[in-house]
Formats: sequence, C-alpha cells, structure tokens
Amino acid sequence: MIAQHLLAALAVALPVFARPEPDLWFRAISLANDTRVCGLSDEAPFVKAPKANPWAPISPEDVKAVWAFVHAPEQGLNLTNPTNATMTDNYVFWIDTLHTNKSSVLPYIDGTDAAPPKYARVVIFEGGKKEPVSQEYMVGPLPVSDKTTIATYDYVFNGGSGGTVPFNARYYDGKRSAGYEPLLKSLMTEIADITKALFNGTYYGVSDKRTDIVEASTGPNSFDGSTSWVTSMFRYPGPATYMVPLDFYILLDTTGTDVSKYSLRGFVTNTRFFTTAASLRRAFDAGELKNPFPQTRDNSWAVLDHKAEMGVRDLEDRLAPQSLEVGGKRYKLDREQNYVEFMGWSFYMSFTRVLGLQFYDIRFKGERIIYELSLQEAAAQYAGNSPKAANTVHPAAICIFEADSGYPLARHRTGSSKNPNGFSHLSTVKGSALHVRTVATVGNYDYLFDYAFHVDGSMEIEVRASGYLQSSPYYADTDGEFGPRIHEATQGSFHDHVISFKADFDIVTAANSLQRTDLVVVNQSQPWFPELGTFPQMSLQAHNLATETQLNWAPNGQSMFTVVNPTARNRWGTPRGYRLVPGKSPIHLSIADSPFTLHQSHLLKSDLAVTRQHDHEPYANSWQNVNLPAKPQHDFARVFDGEAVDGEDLVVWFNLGMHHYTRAEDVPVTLFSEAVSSIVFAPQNFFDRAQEGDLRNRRVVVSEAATGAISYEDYGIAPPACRVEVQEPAGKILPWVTV
Ligand SMILES: *[C@@H]1O[C@H](CO)[C@@H](O)[C@H](O)[C@H]1NC(C)=O
Ligand SMILES: *[C@@H]1O[C@H](CO)[C@@H](O)[C@H](O)[C@H]1NC(C)=O
Ligand SMILES: *[C@@H]1O[C@H](CO)[C@@H](O)[C@H](O)[C@H]1NC(C)=O
Ligand SMILES: *[C@@H]1O[C@H](CO)[C@@H](O)[C@H](O)[C@H]1NC(C)=O
Ligand SMILES: *[C@@H]1O[C@H](CO)[C@@H](O)[C@H](O)[C@H]1NC(C)=O
Ligand SMILES: *[C@@H]1O[C@H](CO)[C@@H](O)[C@H](O)[C@H]1NC(C)=O
Ligand SMILES: [Cu+2]
Repeated sequence: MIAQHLLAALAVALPVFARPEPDLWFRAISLANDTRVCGLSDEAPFVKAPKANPWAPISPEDVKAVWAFVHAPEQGLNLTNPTNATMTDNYVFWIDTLHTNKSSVLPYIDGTDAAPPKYARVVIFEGGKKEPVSQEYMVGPLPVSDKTTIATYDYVFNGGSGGTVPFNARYYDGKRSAGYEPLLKSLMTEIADITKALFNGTYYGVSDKRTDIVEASTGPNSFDGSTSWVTSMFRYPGPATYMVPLDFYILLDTTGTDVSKYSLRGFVTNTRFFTTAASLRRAFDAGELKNPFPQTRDNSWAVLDHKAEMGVRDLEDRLAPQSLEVGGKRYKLDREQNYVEFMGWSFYMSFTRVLGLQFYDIRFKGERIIYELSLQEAAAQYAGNSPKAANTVHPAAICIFEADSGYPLARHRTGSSKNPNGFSHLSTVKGSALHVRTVATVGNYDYLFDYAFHVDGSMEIEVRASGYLQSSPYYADTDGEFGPRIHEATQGSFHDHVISFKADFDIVTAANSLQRTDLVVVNQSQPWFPELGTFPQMSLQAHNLATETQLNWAPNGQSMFTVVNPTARNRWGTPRGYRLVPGKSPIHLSIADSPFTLHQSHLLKSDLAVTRQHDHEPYANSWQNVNLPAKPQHDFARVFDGEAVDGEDLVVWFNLGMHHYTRAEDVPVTLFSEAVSSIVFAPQNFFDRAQEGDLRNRRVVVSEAATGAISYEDYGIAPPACRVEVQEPAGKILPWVTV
C-alpha cells in the first residue's frame, strides 16, 4: 500500500535512467518492516484562528433561545407548536443563521472593530392569518437578550414582496400535503379497480394498509402565487422506488386554505388527459387503456449492492489502492472556529441550512483571494418535468484530507548525457491538494462537493452526482426522444443539472475587475517574410468588463476570464489576478424560457455573471422561488441595473452542471465518474513566478555522462520510518467511504 503511494510520485523520476536508483526502492520497501506504526489517525495539529469566526453558524443554544423568543406571547405571532399544527395554523418552519453583512465583517476581520452581532433567520408559515402567507424574519442580536428584536427579513429579496410569500406558492411541507390527501384518497379510491387492473396497484390513502403504490408530487406548485396545484406521479414502493414509476398521474387544484374547494384537474395515463374520473372509466371500459410494459415490484435490480450474477474480475479480491497521509497531517485546524491552514492557504468555513458549506476569507500566503465562496442552488430540469431546489446539507457530513494529485505538479528533464561532458538534470515536484468534501443527499441524488486547495495556489471546485434517476415509465413510441429505455418498463429521463455558486473575489483588496481576454485572429504582415504577404496570426485583446453582466464561456475556449486587481501589480507590472478556468462539463440550463423556471433562477441560464457586491444582494436566488417562476421572490435578472464593476467590489457567479444524457449505465445509480463538473481558479500573474520553488517535496536526479555518477537530492523529505496499519473505524466503515 505504502509502496504504491510513494511510487506514484517517484515513478516519474526513474524511467529516464538505465537502472533504478537503489536507495529509493530500499526506502519504499523498508517501511513494511519498521516496528513503529504510522500515526494515520493522529489529530491534525491545532492552530488558533486569527479571529473568532464571524460567519459561524449560530449555536444550538441560540436556536433554542430564538425558538422560545418567537413563541413568547408578547411577540404576538400566535404560534402553534409544529407537532400539533395544521397548514392553517402559524408555525415555525425553520430557524437558520442569517447571512452576515460584508460591510460589518470587514472592519472586524481587517481592523479592530468588534465582531458584528449574529442574527437568526426564521421562516414562519402563517396559514392562520387572515391573508395566509409564509413570512421570513430576522431575530437578533444574539444571544437573546432584552436588546433582541424581531423584524421581517425583506432586504435580500428584490421581487417586491420582501420576505412574504403567498400561501399558494408556499413550499409543500407535510402539513400542506396533508391538506390535499383526503381529496387524493377519495379520487384514487374511486378508481382503485382501474389502477389495480392496469398497474396491479391501488392508493387508498397514505396510511391505509391496502395502499401498495406511492404518490410523489413534483414542483412547481404555482406560477405566481395566485393559484396552487399538485402534480403527482405514482411508483411502486421500495428502496429503488425512483426507478419503478407507473404511467399514471393525477393533477389537483389546491388553491387556498379551504380544502373543501380543492378539486381534480385531471388524470394522465397512456399520454391521454382525462378531466373526470368518469371519462377515465369510459376509456378503461372501452379497452383503450393499456400497460404494455408492466413495472416490476422487485426492486433488487436497481439497488446499489454487489451483484454476484455479474461474475468476478481477476484480482478484484484484493483491497483497492488507498490514499493515506503517511507523513502525518500537513494541515492545521481550529475546530471551534472552523478555521483551516494548509501549505500557505487559510480559510474559515460556515454552514447554513439553505446553502450548505460556505468558505470565507480564503487567503494564500496571507493575501486574500476570495471573501466568500458559497453554493447558491442545486437544480435539475427534466425534459417534460420540473425543477427541485436543494435545501438541506447536513453539517456533520464534511471531511478534510490531503491527497496525492495523481500526477506530479511539475517535471522536467534537461541536458543530455550523450555529450561526453554533459549531464542530465531531472526534477519533479510532488502534486497534492487539501480537499474539503461534503456530500448532500437531495432527494434522489447524492451530490459530492469537493473543494481542493492545491499547493501551487490554485483552487478547484468539483461537483459529482450519484443516485437514482427521476426515471419515467417506458413509452415505446418516443424513440429515445426523452432518454433511452433502461429497463423493462423504465426510461431514463434526459435532464439538466445546474448548480450555481457565488465567488466574491477580493484579489488582495475588494476593488477588482473582471478582465476578458479574447484570443483573436488578426491579419499581419511581417517584413522578414515578404513572400507571405498578409497572413493570420493569433493575438490577445484584453478589456475589463464595464458593468454588471451575464455571459458565457467562449467557444473553443477562445476567451480567458480573470479577476484582477487593477491597482495591484506583480513584479513585471501586470495586474495581479486569478483566472476562472472552466473544467469538466461547463454548462448552463438548456431552456431559457421554460414556464417552469421562467424568472425563477436566472443565473442558471448563463455560465457566468459579474455583479457589484451589496449587503442586500447576498444570494442569487430564493429557496421559495421554486413555486414562483412567473413572479419570483428574488429575481437574479433584476440585479443587473447597469452598475459599474471595473475596479469595484465585485462578485462572480458561476454554474457547474451537466446535461444528463441518461444511459443504461445509470442503472442502478448514476456514477460519480461520469456525472461530474468542475472549475479551477488559478493564479494569473498574481505572483512573479510559479508557486512550487518553496516546496521541498521534490526530487532532483543529476547524472554525469563522463563518470556515469548519479546524484540524488531529496531535500530531507523521506518517507517516515513506520509501518502502515489501517484501522477500520467503528461500524466497519471502510477507508474509501469515509468521505
Ligand atoms: C521484511 O521482512 C520480511 C519478512 O520478515 C523479509 O522477508 C524481508 O526481506 C524484509 N525486507 C527488508 C527490506 O528488510
Ligand atoms: C398537542 O396537542 C395535545 C392535545 O391538545 C396537547 O396535549 C399537547 O401538549 C400538544 N403538544 C404540543 C407540543 O403543543
Ligand atoms: C391564531 O391562530 C389560529 C390558528 O392557529 C387562528 O384560528 C386564530 O384566529 C388566530 N388568532 C388570532 C388572534 O389571529
Ligand atoms: C401485485 O402486487 C402485489 C403487491 O401488492 C404483489 O404481491 C403481487 O405479486 C403483484 N402481482 C403481480 C402479478 O406482479
Ligand atoms: C485576413 O485576410 C484574408 C484575405 O484578405 C481575409 O479573407 C480574412 O477574412 C482576413 N481575416 C481577418 C481575421 O481579418
Ligand atoms: C445588512 O445590510 C442591509 C443593507 O444595507 C441592512 O438593511 C441590514 O439591516 C443589515 N443587516 C444586519 C443584520 O445588520
Ligand atoms: Cu441526473
């Protein structure tokens, strides 16, 4: 194991020479015989964060105190405990940490001001009001004291209604679903004989023992909050329920709080729409409804587990390679402050319920690169379906580790040993990165977010998705138009995933510009080649974007986008910057004007955007936009009001994602290996030279032709004299799944 790990770094040095350098091999092998055990599970060294983390999530005690504060009768909120509440009561939906204003953080983090006060963000579903709404509040300062007040949280939403969302557009939580369940139950009971005959399944209500199909509703539930509806599909239950959908849908009108007014909009099956149970029955009685591809009740084919029937592969009984921090951990942590230092990098982290993991004050060698890096939204748009927004990331699911890059950071051989007096000089530098990794299970998919801090000062963000397709029943007549058939009765619905991020770059200072450098072909003539006349040449034409704008990566990569500090120059006089380098699958949403996403998530419709930083514009989106595509609570498009961004505090927004061209290999689940998208932020004249010369994890081998002597330099960095013993953590979690 250890030998394998070292050789990944060293193999590059060896093939140049006729014989392997004996010392290297010996060191690698001798590890196994050492008596001391490598401290692989040692704690990372402690480092005290320079300042207490001003972005930290509010404590559980604060959440409890805020809970008590809003429930106190003197607040007049007339709240019912959620355990007992129905959709027509007022109850707390969630309590989270309020985004801290940058303007109040900077004087603290960069100066001598006190830390800004913390606030809670509270969502209260106010179904018990005369005009029922969902309302966001801010409660603070925290901890709760007699100075604490409650106010509506309006200033981050530009849709015109602040933190208020009409009842009809409110998120469908369990209590809202319970409101339409009686109607669903009665309609589905009325046609139980039909669903039984067609699909061998019946729905008599969610808690009825005879029910053997599950209802799953999809958003949006409203366009503008004036009406509300439910679109439900049915599936067989089980661990792989997403993969066993039935060709049966029901649409309900669920406008308002009076459930006696809820009604049927219609049934869909056999790609026909029936507005009444009677018309459905007529078609059924006439023998017009069919189920040519019966779904299987056996989920086992779609469960992610070992399939012995697929056979064995030679040597696959051996443990696969592992990534081990054999030299001891090379990063330091202040766990209390969520602060990390690694090879010149430093940063703080925070979490919120809505946005998950966030990074703040990302510096390299003491200089700020990014003030805030945060996820904004994870959306999926289906061909013929609709988006689901992410709103939960479990803060415990975070992992920090350093790993081999899998390639040397740099390598070069120079000189020649053919010349009798010559020599050959081979140099390689170890490549590695600190990874901060988090996995969020959002419905049918597990998203793996990986933030890699490379030793050269570049940073890579990568998102992978694995999990069940929101598959559809197989329709023989669609000819793969919406995705291929992937099982007897299942079709893999083609769809887009788009995941948006905010990167508030502060290259050295807050005053930055987004520089666009176009690689253009120009006609030139060169006096020393008169015979060529004019001929095409490549040239670079750079300019800073003047105002807020949304834009796309250029075809063939013929534009470079760099966030620069126009007044900070490197030694060679060039503005210091970080380049935005599109990585794997740099895409945006395919449909710009779908009614299901109309004004709901404008950022998803371009690759990039640049805006001016404002305390009242911390987000690209609102989590409650999902049911307001026609009249969003927050419309990212409205942020673009012509403000200047050249030499200003700017924010870059970008998307990762994939057009999910579904395939049979999405069974049982989509693979992380293929469902991946990434971006790199790389120094672009930020420094005077590459950030590798100060690394001692490198090897230089010089061979002299005349004497045949080989000299070897390891800069004192040798493998530790210890024996690797992998201890499986409690619960038999194997090393490769402890992400
Ligand atoms: C390590 O120990 C094994 C088993 O005792 C022995 O066969 C092998 O030669 C030793 N290797 C070295 C490099 O000492
Ligand atoms: C829920 O209602 C029951 C019956 O009225 C009551 O006994 C109980 O205390 C209530 N629970 C909460 C958490 O308010
Ligand atoms: C308090 O809320 C309940 C619903 O939970 C509602 O019936 C009642 O009218 C409300 N009281 C006031 C004073 O608004
Ligand atoms: C019909 O569904 C039931 C479960 O409700 C199952 O036990 C039975 O095997 C199914 N029949 C067929 C023919 O699939
Ligand atoms: C270069 O000159 C050629 C010949 O005159 C012309 O066809 C071409 O369009 C020119 N290209 C550019 C980039 O101006
Ligand atoms: C943050 O800034 C906004 C806009 O200037 C302001 O309205 C708001 O009160 C500030 N929030 C806090 C918690 O200070
Ligand atoms: Cu997908």
